[in-house]
Formats: sequence, structure tokens, C-alpha cells
Amino acid sequence: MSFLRTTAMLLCLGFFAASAHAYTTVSFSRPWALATKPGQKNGAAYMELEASEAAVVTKLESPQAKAVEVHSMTEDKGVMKMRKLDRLDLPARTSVKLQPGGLHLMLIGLKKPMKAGDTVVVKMTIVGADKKETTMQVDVSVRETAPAN
Ligand SMILES: [Cu+2]
Repeated sequence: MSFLRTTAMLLCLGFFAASAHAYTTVSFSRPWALATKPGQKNGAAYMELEASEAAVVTKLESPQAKAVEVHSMTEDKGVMKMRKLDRLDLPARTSVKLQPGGLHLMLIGLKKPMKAGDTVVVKMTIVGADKKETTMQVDVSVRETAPAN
């Protein structure tokens, strides 16, 4: 191997190592929300999230709701109970599923009903293992029924 070629390779590796630690990336898939019924003031949104490194969703907001919270849902003596979580942990390279009957985002105080075909914007503040804060916008599509798996 020539000297030049070795140098070029080392430069590439150096760049790779530096960029790998620059950001924690979070990807999401299939964001959807269930259309609300008349008079319903709160709605639920679902999606799958996966972070490249351990990260935490610390803050959620939507221009279409007064507040957005992370809720867990558990069954207690046959009754489903929702509980507000202060944060949503995203373990490294693990798919976190927000789905009916489990973890979900609760849109509190909807400014208008969510109708099938609408898009609801949710902004997430995510803090990575490096303590860097990033915001991510998720366009949630409102549906009449859950998407097929
Ligand atoms: Cu809830």
C-alpha cells in the first residue's frame, strides 16, 4: 500500500470517528393519531422511535394542542389506567413503540377536532447521551383506524 493511500484512509477514519459522536440521531416511523369523536378534547398519537445512542425525549409540544404529554397505560384490576411520564427514555438502537394500549402521546386541549386526513405537528425536544439538545418535528397523520401492521 502506498503512503498516499494510507494517509487518505486514515483521514477518512478520523472523519468518521469525529462525526459519529457529533449527534445522536433519532428516527421515527409511522406516526399516526386516531380521529377524535365529537366533544373529545384530547387525542392520542402513536409512532415508533429509535435513537442511535441513548437519548431522552424531555419536552413535547404542538401548535394544535395546549400540551402534549407522554402517557403509559397499564391494566389495574381490569381497568386501563393512564399515567403521565415526565420523560420518554430511548435506549440506544432499540425500537420504542408508542401504540394503543401502551405508551402514547396525549394531545391535551385540542384547538380543533382531529379529522381523518389531517396532519398534526408534534415537536420533540431530545437530549442525547452527549447532553446536546435537538428538536425534531413529527408530522402525525390522523386516521379513522389504526394502520395495518
Ligand atoms: Cu393518555
